[in-house]
Amino acid sequence: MRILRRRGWELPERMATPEVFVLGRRTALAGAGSIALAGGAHADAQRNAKYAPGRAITDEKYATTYNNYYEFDEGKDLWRAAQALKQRPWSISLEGMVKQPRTLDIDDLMKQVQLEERVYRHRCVEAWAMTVPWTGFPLSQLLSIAEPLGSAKYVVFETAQDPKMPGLSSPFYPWPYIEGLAIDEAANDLAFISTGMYGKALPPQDGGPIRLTVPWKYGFKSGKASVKISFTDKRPVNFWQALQPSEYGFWANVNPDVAHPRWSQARERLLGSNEMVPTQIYNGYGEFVASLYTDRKSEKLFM
Ligand SMILES: Nc1nc2c(c(=O)[nH]1)N[C@H]1C(S)=C(S)[C@@H](COP(=O)(O)O)O[C@H]1N2
Ligand SMILES: [Mo]
Repeated sequence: MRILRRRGWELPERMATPEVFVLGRRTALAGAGSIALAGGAHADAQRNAKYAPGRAITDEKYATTYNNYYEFDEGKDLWRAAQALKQRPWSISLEGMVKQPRTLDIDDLMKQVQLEERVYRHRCVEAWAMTVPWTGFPLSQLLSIAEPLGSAKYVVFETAQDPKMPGLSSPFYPWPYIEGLAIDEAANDLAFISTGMYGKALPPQDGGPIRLTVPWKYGFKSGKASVKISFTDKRPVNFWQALQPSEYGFWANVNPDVAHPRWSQARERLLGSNEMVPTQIYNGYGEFVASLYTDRKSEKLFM
């Protein structure tokens, strides 16, 4: 990836980069070699200060040990089992309505993008929440690489199906896990592809090596371990909608005033402190995304 490096005589990065970027935690790589480089790149990513979370970052130990990942388990304690998912080699196929379908190796992809850190709030439809420093790149950069046709209306993310995932043997679920966004949602600057968190490579339990991160929608929209990204003019039926259409839909934007059929969405529990705080419409990101929905008011936008 293109890491901003400077020689001694050049301007400090904080003077040369746009104001929205501030320096990451660490400005020098720990060592040489590709593994150090991959980890170091995440530690070096500059934080994009445009999306200040307004609440404390969740302790890493909670974000990495309390997970939803039905391919591994229906409960939350699956982080150990998820370590079995090999993170390399990893490739992602770009399919459907694109100029040229092809398969990208993740490390080649990462050389073509500019990593940054974004601290986002995450709101699960089950009413727990966390605040995470993700590293990765805007989904719009991946759209530029994929070159979808003008006729493509949706982008669909499909999760790996690996023999190390015990949940896949459950016949009750409509595997593979797929999620989708409308193209204009995907092009919005908030839509993000995460390859790291807390300054390190993304751990398998949180969707490593590469996942979608869509902070204004319920967490289930952020599909993990992506292996296929396809473009289509037909609205996809996502995993949770296929499973339970009376409870989950396509848009799934966060809204405290639209209750889940079985519980209120008015408040959320912060992982770690267990403090209950009010939920915000579009998870507090309305200033960036509400305009996506002005012409879609007739749709079920909030579940
Ligand atoms: N493939 C896949 N992606 C998934 C899920 C899943 O079960 N399988 N769960 C979703 C849900 S409901 C949430 S809240 C988030 C949880 O992400 P986290 O484990 O990193 O907190 O992942 C989402 N992505
Ligand atoms: Mo969730």
